[in-house]
Amino acid sequence: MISGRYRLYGRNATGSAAVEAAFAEAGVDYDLVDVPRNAGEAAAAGYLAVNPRGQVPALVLPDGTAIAEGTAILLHIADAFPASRLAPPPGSFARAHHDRWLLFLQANIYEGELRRYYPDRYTADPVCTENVRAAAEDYVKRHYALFALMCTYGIELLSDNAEECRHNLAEVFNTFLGIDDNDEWAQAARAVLEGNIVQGDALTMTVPGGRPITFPELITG
Ligand SMILES: N[C@@H](CCC(=O)N[C@@H](CS)C(=O)NCC(=O)O)C(=O)O
Repeated sequence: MISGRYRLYGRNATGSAAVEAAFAEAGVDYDLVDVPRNAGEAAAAGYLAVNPRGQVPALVLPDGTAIAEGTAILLHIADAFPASRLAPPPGSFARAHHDRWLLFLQANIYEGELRRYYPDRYTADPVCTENVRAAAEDYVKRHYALFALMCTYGIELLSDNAEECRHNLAEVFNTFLGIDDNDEWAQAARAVLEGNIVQGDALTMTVPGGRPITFPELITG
């Protein structure tokens, strides 16, 4: 049983924005505490008692305990307020796909953004800082591009149209990343497009053999 209020520790332009959005979607009242950007000031304000790692977001639950890690916080809000339909029900196949993407973003894109933002933390040699930052920027860009492609679906009645569509999208992907067909990311994009752009009839939602059209990542309902 949920009682009392949530207290979110966050800061403008950080990962706490997603938690604010989730609370707004769920229609949940909460208190918001602005954590100073300066680590010394945050520690002096007692923030390490909430999150010893010193990062935002952190959330004090109505039972008085605190959790950190934005992804864990978002999953908690989704599960605690199922009527908000922020995530599919726990244990469902749709939830498995949902969690996969949430973790994909957390592990690759958020972490990559941190390497861009704090490159000095990822090398012992200050001379390498700019290289770490540039590599992180490219890493984030590649993951965003693949993510965008995996969210793209298409049905074409004729097989040559479907192939042309895959080809065009692959070209857009390669141009965006400045890579050629031999790059392993170009090959990943091709594999995604094979599944996401299908030949079929959008009126009957079947492929030429009569089977229903399915997409590898798209879960409805
Ligand atoms: N793994 C944490 C990372 C949180 C994080 O890096 N927050 C940033 C703001 S977006 C922060 O507090 N940075 C300050 C620091 O690392 O010193 C999460 O997913 O919530």
